[in-house]
Amino acid sequence: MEQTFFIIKPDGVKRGLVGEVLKRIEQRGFTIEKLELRTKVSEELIDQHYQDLVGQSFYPPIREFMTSGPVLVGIISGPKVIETWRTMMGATRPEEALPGTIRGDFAKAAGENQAIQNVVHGSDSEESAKREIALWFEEWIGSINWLKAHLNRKYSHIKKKGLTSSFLILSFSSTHYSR
Ligand code: IDP
Ligand code: MG
Repeated sequence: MEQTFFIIKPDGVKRGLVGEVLKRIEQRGFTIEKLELRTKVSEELIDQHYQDLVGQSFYPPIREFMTSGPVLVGIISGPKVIETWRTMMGATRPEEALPGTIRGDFAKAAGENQAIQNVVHGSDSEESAKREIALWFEEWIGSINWLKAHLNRKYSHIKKKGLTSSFLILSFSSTHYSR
């Protein structure tokens, strides 16, 4: 069955919108496969999660926003769930999100130098869903990614990223699979 990954972002948890969002998921007949409140999300994890945005000039406020408080993360499943959940979320920009969608009903536009506070996240393709589920829920993959991001940040002056990553993947996989 198709699965997607979702987040109720810090603004959604702070504003007490958890019940509202979960109600909509259940209302559409999707199955909640996993649900976890994460009280401390690291900057490294958010950098990995938003790997395509990290280089953008507007990214630092997004990192700050996403690590500003507890988030609820989960996996939901059902036919066409990836696209349906994106439709239920609504457009990224609050001014474009249609009433009736989660963002259209609750999102707030960004202030100067702030992230758009749009309550929810959802994977945008099958490939992202697989990657994000592994990143957030498969502990050993998460650990490798965390270490990679941490080392790349710490030792970014030594341009040996490829080498560090390969070494880590090799050493972790051999520990994981050898018996
Ligand atoms: P999505 O959440 O609809 O998939 P993305 O483009 O992947 O949208 O961006 C991830 C998140 O980063 C958005 O949901 C929003 O919170 C924030 N964001 C994206 N673009 C901007 C921007 O131009 N200014 C401020 N925040 C942004
Ligand atoms: Mg996105």
